[in-house]
Amino acid sequence: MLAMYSNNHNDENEPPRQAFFPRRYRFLIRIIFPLIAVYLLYLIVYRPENWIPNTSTEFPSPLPHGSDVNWLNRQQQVRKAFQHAWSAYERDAWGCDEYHPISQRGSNLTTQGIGFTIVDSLDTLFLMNLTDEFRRARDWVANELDFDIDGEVNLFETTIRVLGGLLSTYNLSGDMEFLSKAVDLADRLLGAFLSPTAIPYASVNLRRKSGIQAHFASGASSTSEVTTLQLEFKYLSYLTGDEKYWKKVEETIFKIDSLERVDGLVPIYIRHVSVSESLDNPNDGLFWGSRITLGARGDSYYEYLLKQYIQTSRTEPMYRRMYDQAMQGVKTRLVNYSLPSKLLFVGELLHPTSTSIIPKMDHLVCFLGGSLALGATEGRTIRSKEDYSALSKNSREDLRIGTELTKSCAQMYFTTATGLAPEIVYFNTDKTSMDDLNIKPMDSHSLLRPETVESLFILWRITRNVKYRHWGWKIFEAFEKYAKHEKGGYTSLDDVTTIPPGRRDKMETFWLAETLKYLYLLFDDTDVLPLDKYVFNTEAHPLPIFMPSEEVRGAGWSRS
Ligand code: DMJ
Repeated sequence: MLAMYSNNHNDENEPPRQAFFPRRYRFLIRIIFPLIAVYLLYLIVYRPENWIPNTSTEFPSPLPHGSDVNWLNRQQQVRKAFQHAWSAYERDAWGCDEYHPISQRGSNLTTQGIGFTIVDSLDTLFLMNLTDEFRRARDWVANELDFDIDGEVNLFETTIRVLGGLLSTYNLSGDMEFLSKAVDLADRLLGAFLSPTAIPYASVNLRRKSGIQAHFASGASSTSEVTTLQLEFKYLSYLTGDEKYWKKVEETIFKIDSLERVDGLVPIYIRHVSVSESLDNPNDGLFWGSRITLGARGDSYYEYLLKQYIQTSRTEPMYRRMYDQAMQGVKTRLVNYSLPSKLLFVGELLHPTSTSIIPKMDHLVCFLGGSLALGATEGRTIRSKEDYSALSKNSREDLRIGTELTKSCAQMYFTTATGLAPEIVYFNTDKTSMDDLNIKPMDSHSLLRPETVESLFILWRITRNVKYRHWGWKIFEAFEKYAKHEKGGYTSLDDVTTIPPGRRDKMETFWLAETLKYLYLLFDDTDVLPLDKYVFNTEAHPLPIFMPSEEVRGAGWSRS
């Protein structure tokens, strides 16, 4: 009877089966196993190895140990790549704004060159210690560069590339030539601010100092463009003691702050007049359209909120609050994970109140990984578990999302035939599909953009995780293999999903100003331009962090 109750499947004659765990070990099941499970969950959710220094994960493949690699040698190879690009430009297109490596010629954005390539490259030349090349470029600025042109230039592009390049090179070299050219340019660019609202026009005529509305989008200005001028103009006020530059760009932020936003997120256009009504309509200066994206026309609005806070030594906390609110909006409204690999991406909304995310991500969004990490530590390196533990919960969350997003951006490179990322990807959220990333034919080109290597550089500086250097090297090798032109220069590519990828006859100026600079800094062992002393403008021009004086600080406003 006893045997029947205790072992009801056994033959009566068989001895009772031993329990799998003798009674004295059952505490293992009750206590130790749950503890192990909780620990494993902790590892999966928090993954501290992602940012504790000197560790690496096995993505995308086992990595060689960091110390076996000669990073100085790799840095020198980036320098050689820069020389390959620069010498072709000098040979074929000297003084022109843009370079076309296949036809070996230059072109200008207006009637004559205003330094888009030369000025955008100055601080990279300086950092790479290319002294002869730097001297020739400096002489061109001193003797040839003339902003008195009856022609129209884009306010944002001219500010981030030319004004930003002049200011950072002045800071690095101390050469007054760059500062006086910066003042002349900024005085002309201020003409774009003569609009009925605090929102500048998209373009400006440099000689007439008059603003010109965009020739598309009913003349509306791009949100990212009008909010990505502030670092440059404020630094100029700091240098000259003249507050007029500061005040103008600050007014634009006041205006944006007064507009209705949903969770800190902003539509990508701002109109100058009500589309159907006259110029003096009081409603002008409102957001126009409804699309929300951290890609084209939205991106650097968020970047400059954080960087304005950092630039003035954290003396203007309202920028930090605007940034934190926006990042909260990004985290709750735009972040999602792909299937089957659960890659984090930042999608788009058709309308601020939409609940469904469009799983589209521009390569431009890849700046955000580094930006979130920069915001989490405000430029400080995490050197120990204690440093990491000292971060707020929100900062740790930002760091996690920043690292995961950068991993997804790296995957945008590592999953294509060429090892290069396309302009736009769609992340898969369909359970039946096996590919995390989908690339549409019209989005498969590459302009050799900087955002992913920018984030790798920032994450390397902040976490010291060598995997970021390895990923950067892998990306650099793919640039070398497919974008390098045998006649000189590097070209944009038609389709990164096929081999050969096909070439486009253009070398973007940000290849020299940003992509190669960030790769060079990623492999740098001296930590030049520390992130707690410099803030990089959106075109990778390093500007010093400073303490604003009362005179140049404008209103020193606080948010309503
Ligand atoms: C650059 O001009 C800047 O980085 C800008 O913020 C975005 N577009 C390009 C690079 O992709």
